Amino acid sequence: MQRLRYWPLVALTALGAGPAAAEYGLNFPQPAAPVAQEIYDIHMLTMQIATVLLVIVFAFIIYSLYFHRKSRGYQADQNFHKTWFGNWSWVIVPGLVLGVDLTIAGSAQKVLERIWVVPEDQELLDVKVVGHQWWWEFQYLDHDLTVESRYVPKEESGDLYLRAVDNALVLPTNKRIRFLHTSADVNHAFWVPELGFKKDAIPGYVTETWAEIDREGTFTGQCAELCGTWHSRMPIVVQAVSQEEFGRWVDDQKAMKLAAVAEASSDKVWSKEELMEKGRDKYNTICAACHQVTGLGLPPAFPGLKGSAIATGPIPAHLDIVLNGKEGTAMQAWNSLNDLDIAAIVTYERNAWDNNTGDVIQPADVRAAR
Ligand code: HEC
Ligand SMILES: [Cu+2]
Repeated sequence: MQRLRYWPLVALTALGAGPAAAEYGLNFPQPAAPVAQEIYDIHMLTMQIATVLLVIVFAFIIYSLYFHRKSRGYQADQNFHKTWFGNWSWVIVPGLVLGVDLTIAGSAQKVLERIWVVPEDQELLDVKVVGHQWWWEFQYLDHDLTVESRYVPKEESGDLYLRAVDNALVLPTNKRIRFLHTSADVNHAFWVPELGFKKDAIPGYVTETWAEIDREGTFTGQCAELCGTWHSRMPIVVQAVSQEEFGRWVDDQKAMKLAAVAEASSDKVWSKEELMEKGRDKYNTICAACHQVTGLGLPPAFPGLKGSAIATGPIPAHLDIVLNGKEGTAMQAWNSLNDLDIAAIVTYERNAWDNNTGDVIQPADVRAAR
């Protein structure tokens, strides 16, 4: 029994896979929206039908293997095809199978239509979801609020690497939400299993889906369309909260945005330490996707900033490439960031990773360079 020797190995491998797969149960995650529940129910119905069919077919096979085996001297019936059943089984059995298929397809079609058509019989919360290489932008159109959501680098997310984001998509429960999907660059796809659907984000098009979340919780999804080098770095985290809490969150976000704008445009002179700390945070969430937390980049696609000619050379050239980007490369213009953020990031880049230029850039310098 040579083969038996490998069993402990197989068992160990399976055990080892356990912790890694701890997040995955045996079944799909519990749905958090009615349509998702309907999809889940179809899945369960299909699995039940498949299980019954499996038992029947296996019963036949096992029975035949045992009772009709050669060593028993079983003589095959030479005239089965001439009997009534032998003649008609070729029609009846596929007919039954087709009937089962159409039953499943019928309910699936109804659910598909429910996903496609956004019901407009009650007030909707509109959320525009824009895919970017490689982050998500969520615009709460009714609240004049935009949230940028980026993955958290491995150094800070630990076990939640590629599952955690800096800013979650906060949504109210028991409120019909219409998602408007589009993309700023290439195709992406919005996919949160608990909400039940997957929808392509296509540049130049706006498509709709909807959900009404029926329980509070945190639901994690992913970009589901291969969108380039860091497709894997586009997790989606939905945080479903009560409507009251959602209202408070919106107010808080707006207050924070206002405070940030006021802070960035004030004439305050910042200390190097303050700028370095702010800059590290911003750099790690926004720039490290390409230039890496270590500042080493991933040459040749993404240059390192540690010791780079620009990050240690004249300040105007450094500010210029950050504010205006470099056409024809993945280095976009970051002029939508405020003066303080850019001052902090540039100060950080010029002093981190042994760049040690000692330069301190103030928001006023950035304003002058725009
Ligand atoms: C999507 C990837 C990407 C992101 C995100 C990104 N960059 Fe870049 N960056 C590039 C690429 C590619 C280049 C090289 C451009 C070229 O060919 O000169 C570059 C070049 C640079 C350079 C010049 C480096 C040198 O020595 O040539 C600086 C400085 C820089 N980026 C700063 C930033 C800052 C600051 C941020 C965040 C606000 C950022 N980058 C975010 C892709 C990126
Ligand atoms: Cu994507």
